[in-house]
Amino acid sequence: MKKVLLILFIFLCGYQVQAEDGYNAWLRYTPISQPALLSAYRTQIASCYIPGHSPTDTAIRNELQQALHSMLQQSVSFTAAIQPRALVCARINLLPAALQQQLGNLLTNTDSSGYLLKTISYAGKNLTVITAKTDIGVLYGTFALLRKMQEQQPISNLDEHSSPKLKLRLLNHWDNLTRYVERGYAGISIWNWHTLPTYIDPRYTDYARLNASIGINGTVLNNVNASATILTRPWLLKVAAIAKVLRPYGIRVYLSARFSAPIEIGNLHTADPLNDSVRTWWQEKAKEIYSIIPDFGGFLVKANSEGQPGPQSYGRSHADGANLLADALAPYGGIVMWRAFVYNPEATDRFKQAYEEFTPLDGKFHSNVLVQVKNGPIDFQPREPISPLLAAMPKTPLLLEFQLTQEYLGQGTHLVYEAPLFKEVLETDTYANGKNSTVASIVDGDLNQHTLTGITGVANIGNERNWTNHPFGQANWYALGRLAWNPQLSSDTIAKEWIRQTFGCNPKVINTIDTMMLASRETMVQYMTPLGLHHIMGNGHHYGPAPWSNHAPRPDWDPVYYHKADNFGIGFDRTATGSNALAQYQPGLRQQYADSSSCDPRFLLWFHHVSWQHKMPSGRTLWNELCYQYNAGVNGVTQMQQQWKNIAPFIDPERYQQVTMLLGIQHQDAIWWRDACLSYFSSIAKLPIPAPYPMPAHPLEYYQQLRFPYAPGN
Ligand code: BDP
Repeated sequence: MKKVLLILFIFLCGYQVQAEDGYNAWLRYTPISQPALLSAYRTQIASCYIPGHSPTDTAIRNELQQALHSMLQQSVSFTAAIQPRALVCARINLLPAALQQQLGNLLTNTDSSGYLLKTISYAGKNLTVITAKTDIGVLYGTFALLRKMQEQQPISNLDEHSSPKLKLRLLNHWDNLTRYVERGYAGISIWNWHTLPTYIDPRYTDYARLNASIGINGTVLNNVNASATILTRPWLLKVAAIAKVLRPYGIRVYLSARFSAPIEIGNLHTADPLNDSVRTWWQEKAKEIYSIIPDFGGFLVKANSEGQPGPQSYGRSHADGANLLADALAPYGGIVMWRAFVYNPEATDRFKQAYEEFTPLDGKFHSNVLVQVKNGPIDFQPREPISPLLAAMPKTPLLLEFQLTQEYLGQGTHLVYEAPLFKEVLETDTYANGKNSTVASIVDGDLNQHTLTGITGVANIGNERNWTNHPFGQANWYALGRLAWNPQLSSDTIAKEWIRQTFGCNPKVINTIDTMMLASRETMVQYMTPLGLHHIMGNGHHYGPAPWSNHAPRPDWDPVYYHKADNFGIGFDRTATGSNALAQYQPGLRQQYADSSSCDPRFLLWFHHVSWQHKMPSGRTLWNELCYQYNAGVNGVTQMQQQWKNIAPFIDPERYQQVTMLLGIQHQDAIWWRDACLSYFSSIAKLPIPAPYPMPAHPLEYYQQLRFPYAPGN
């Protein structure tokens, strides 16, 4: 008996560990426990009818089989004819003629990837229909229905259309061919290059499922700091093997292309974009790629940035470089995503450089080029004003780049829900065409009438069992996909969707986690870089604080370059008396930042060098406000710890423990940030930390001598 109990115990523990290790992310499909709802779902979906036989239809069938079996706790039959109370999943032209007639016009305004979910009565049968113009649309509709069920919503009276607002909804992996992930905090790359193309890790399929479920339709497999090797034939075959797994899920593969590849793998002496041999080389390369991967998406290029090769080495422009590749890809429908993340150490203000290099090129890029712009002018800081470039290239399609991997944002250990950051950017009014020219309206093509549109996120995915290391990192991946589908969704809506699917539908759990998530980004800004401070992280690893740092190989990698603290005050003067970067914004936005007395305090030190005694809207002096903010940030983390504790009984022990421990690190780190920064700034301002705030536990020198030679992702 004892033995049986022991086995049962181990089994149960094992089951729990398996079930909640985070691998399934938001596709957990837990059994529906409410009897009324379960019975309603069982009544509504008594069988499934999927007439198609494409690989995407197979993916739909597999997903439904797994999901319905698990949620409804009974197997659902797939029938060859439409039965009463069936779930019908088919693209419109595979439906019986009468149904095509009934539903066809409802799809008129639907995009080729959009879908229709509709409850109808047909030949006396009550049916739930998922239809679309394409198989991929049906797949998206299937995931939309499953999302509703996981969220325990009624499905008996469906009438929903949805089409993606953006065409390209992408991930950028910064994965090296060695499997080391640059700025990766979730293990090594999921792409097991060494065993490809023969060994196909089942994880690739789950990656595809997770992405398709949120509408992601493309992925750049390798780091922007690219190795040319990926473009050689043996590696293209590996890429093709991944593409084959992702294809049924509507996901195309793209590659980061190294601009000097013609030299490195093509035996040419130059990579000059205007050289005929170079042009021919890229044309041949494109031909080869498409012969192996017929639906290859195109190239992402980082050129003349941080030591990467590019056209400027030959006296040519970014447009010359981008057009060279674009022309090679054009016959096959491929695109080029040319990054605007450029800066050089000679510039007086790194902020200004992308704008200066790219705006003269507006209108010079070929039609299959997008310029890929990071959300801010510097680099993925906890808070940045928008990149002024976003409003300054009306003739060029712009692809907005966000970062999911949390470089500068506490990496894989801090709970930071990034949707509020994404939304802040998307909702910023650029005044490009007068009022209401939001970043969203530029990126979605509405403002300047572009049809090639997109959003991309630097992936936070690795081979950790739960994909992102921090269980809440999954929410950022989720949010990126959902916002790229519909930039109007709110952070709150997305968070709640994610929580219901990831942690269940207990209202206390939903509300508590939602509150934690929504506050988390502001909390991080407070304990890291309040009031518009930026780039004061330690050199290289970009994890902890190092505002004193002034020895980097380039001045624009040094924190002192950005905060400019001196005994008068702090902040980077970007007004006309300083670098005048502000002039790069349209007047409507510029004037919001121009005056230090009216500038939104969240951006103050981005644009002004103000006295330590500067009066803040709160009534405090700047120095006191800084002390207040850093302490508020620490308190914010304490609060998250308490909130998480309050829902302990409702969270599975494994994820509960994991998040508890990670919040513990975050709390220590927040204190470290506060104490290191306030010690340092206090030493410069020659002002004491006022009561009632706690004194740092160590002298400034202690914080200054900390070293992190093996911090991940560096
Ligand atoms: C910076 C990262 C660096 C990347 C670079 C980029 O520190 O590792 O290579 O961005 O975006 O944030 O290219």
